[in-house]
Amino acid sequence: MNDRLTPVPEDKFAFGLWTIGHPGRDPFGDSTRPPITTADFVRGLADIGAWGVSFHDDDLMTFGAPESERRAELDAFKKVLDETGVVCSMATTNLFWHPLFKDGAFTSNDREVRRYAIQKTLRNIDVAAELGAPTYVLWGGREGVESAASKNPADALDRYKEAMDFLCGYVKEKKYNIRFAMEPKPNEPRGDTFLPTIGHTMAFINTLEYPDMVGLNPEVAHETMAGLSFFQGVAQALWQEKLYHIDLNDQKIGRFDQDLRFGSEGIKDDFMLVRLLENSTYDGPKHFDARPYRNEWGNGVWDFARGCMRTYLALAAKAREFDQDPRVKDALAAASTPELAVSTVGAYSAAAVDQLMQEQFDVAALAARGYANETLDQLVIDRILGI
Ligand SMILES: [Mn+2]
Repeated sequence: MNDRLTPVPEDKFAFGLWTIGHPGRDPFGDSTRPPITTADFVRGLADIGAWGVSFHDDDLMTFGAPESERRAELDAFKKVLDETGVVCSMATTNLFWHPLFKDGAFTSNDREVRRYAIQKTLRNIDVAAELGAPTYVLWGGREGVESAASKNPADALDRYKEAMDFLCGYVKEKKYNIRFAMEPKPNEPRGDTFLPTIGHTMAFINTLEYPDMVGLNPEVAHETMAGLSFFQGVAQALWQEKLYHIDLNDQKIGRFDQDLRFGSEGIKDDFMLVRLLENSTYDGPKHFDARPYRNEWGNGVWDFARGCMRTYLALAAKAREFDQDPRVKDALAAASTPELAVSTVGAYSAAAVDQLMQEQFDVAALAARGYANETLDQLVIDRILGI
């Protein structure tokens, strides 16, 4: 494998302010390491060859602080971006941390909370526009229930749509060059979350007033928690031209949200995902929403960040080798993989029906054929293992 494993900005790798610097707090234990300052974080990203940085409003500007203090924090961020050449690739709102969001944000039963959530988001959209972030992510962490009796789901979805339509109207009015990317998650922190999967969210987007302004930010861990194939979900999002952003990390199936280093768990799924992205038209950030192991310390957190990018580049190189391997081409032919790209019956017409109905099928022969998927899949495994 001759391809480089050291990232460069052209690879468009990005990290959130809350990721590498995550202090290791979890529901059962306090921080295990000191936080990294915003300036050190951005300089660290530049040092390791990352391209972009993303933020929640509250990561960057102190919640509830006077406007002058928030402006100073924002200006300091802009200065370090200028110094380092790191790009602000995405912005999002923290609508989950403060206790006031305990019943939801856009879908809280309390109308005041809902109005405050939209106001908080509009404020940070202005910041995103000032920083030139082209994508605004919405993860509805608190949009859900523990008690199903507590919310009429149709009302909650009406309010969710109302909020999204309002945000789109604002961006249109302001002529900001921003698109929204919604991030599904099945549960955690709520017992059940509205818009739990890629599929639910794509269907919801179709109901919006400006569906072209809203796409997806799917996350490896979130679909995997739900027991779904992230690869298949992302593939459909690409097919529907809804992949506006992506959150890469890793996750064991059936667990709490682990946000592990990309490529550290589902290596075969990750190989297929990287091959899919590399062979697609997606040219947005490869954004890591992950965090170092809680027992990591000091420079170890940067080893975590380098690992995310190194594994992505390695899998991209493996994917290229796989696609160029003549044995793979033979195995794909044996599996009739290219034949799936051939139209089945074409557009409906009476003539096409006549032709179809006259056709004789050798049912026994069709049942007796094999698809040689064992050979093909072993080539995937051999390529990953480097044998
Ligand atoms: Mn995420």
